[in-house]
Amino acid sequence: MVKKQFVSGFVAIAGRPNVGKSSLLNYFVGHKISIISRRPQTTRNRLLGICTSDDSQIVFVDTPGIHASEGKVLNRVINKTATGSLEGVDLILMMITASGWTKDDEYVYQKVKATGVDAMLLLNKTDVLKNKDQILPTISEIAETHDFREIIPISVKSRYNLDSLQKTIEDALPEGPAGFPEDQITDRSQRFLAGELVREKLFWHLGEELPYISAVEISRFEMDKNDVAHIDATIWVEKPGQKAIVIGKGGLSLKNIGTKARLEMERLFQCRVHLECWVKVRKGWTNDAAIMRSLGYDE
Ligand SMILES: Nc1nc2c(ncn2[C@@H]2O[C@H](COP(=O)(O)OP(=O)(O)OP(=O)(O)O)[C@@H](O)[C@H]2O)c(=O)[nH]1
Ligand SMILES: [Mg+2]
Repeated sequence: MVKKQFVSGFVAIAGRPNVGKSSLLNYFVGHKISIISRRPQTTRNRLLGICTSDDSQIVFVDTPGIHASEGKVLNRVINKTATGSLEGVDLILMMITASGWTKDDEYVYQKVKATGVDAMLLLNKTDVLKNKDQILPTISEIAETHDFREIIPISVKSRYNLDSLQKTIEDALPEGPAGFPEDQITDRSQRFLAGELVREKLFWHLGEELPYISAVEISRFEMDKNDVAHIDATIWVEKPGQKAIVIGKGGLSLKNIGTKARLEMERLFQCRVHLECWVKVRKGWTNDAAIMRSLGYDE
């Protein structure tokens, strides 16, 4: 068999919230550029993760989880970002969990199908499946009524089937040169990634509601002559009571968030970081399109 030339293309990862889309992108890129949490609706923006090897350049497009309930302006903007990111890519990886197809997955599928782009289905989190014998019947059932190029069980956590997934993706991509320099891993600035890392720590440290009604703005990102990054982050919340929770007793909660975010920034940016975090109140920002635009959510 003649070996294929170098292949390249855009591969969007789509699915309902919390199925593991960002985890898969980070695995392929080899760095945590897209934030992760155990709660749904963590990713809010489209983000590219670029994976370059000797044979290929795969540009993964991470998208926010697609969901049926639109409610607030923020939800509508996020859904629009997600479905808009599927247009014009070379391949869509639709992700569900291996426990089976749900009504919410069907909703995503209709959006995927509407793009007309070739799609593969990934059944993630096989590691938590109690009965592994269930996988094959699940695959056949889905295949009967849905049109996927391939259906592949994977586990990002236990790295199951990920090498062969990369090869399967490469087989589906067109021949063509790399569009990005081989050392570039994302289209997002360090300023954006810094804000996201602070937002991730809000998810890890705070109760049910708060991460969803907060936004993070990086008001300063400067490198000094000793290669130390000076970063100021403002955490926006909707009410004074929420501000008190983010700050915590004696400032402990905010201190924890800041320390954890700083350590991850130092790892990702490969330099020392001096991070200052503030909390400010901006009433009703999740329902105000103008404020959201100013915080970087495009409609
Ligand atoms: N057990 C298990 N957990 C996983 C696996 N992949 C991801 N997770 C976990 O699932 C949760 C959600 O992962 P994310 O990568 O943030 O999911 P997402 O689809 O990007 O979520 P949204 O951005 O909210 O749409 C996190 O707690 C991950 O650690 C897996 O293969 N097995
Ligand atoms: Mg995500």
